[in-house]
Amino acid sequence: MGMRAFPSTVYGGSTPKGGWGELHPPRPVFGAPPSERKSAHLPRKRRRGLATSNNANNDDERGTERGVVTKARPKTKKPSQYRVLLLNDDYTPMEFVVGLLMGVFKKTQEEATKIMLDVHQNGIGVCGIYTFEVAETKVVQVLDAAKRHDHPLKCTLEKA
Ligand code: TYC
Repeated sequence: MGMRAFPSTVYGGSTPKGGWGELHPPRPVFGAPPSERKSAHLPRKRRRGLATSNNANNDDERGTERGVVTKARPKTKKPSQYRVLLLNDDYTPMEFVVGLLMGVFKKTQEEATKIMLDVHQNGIGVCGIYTFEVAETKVVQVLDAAKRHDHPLKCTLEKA
């Protein structure tokens, strides 16, 4: 007659023949397995911040929280933004700068021409504002293209 050390669990429940052994006693699992929990589709970080309805009867006899998920706490932070700056020089052709502004920064010809002339006249100008990774990628694309065409064009980023 096989006696069960613990009540049946969602992962099976029958005690193996030789028992569970001393090092790894069975851990009863209460409630649904992780994949079936209501919050299983949420990323871990958000799951922890979830609030449950404030009902005293939501905890079961073991104190496990059983409330219905009502809202997520707005604990997330907006990513920092970075300005991508273009610098003037005396040698890079205007058409090349306009082409880069259209290709890399997705500007229309009119917008690109305006930015290029702004840089040409003031020495520096903003091509766009992006999160760090996007801004950094665009700077690299500009510097690469300039290098490939032997233009001294410089481009950098700064925190917005
Ligand atoms: N000053 C350059 C010229 O006269 C044009 C230019 C504009 C260069 C903007 C760089 O970021 C720049 N050919």
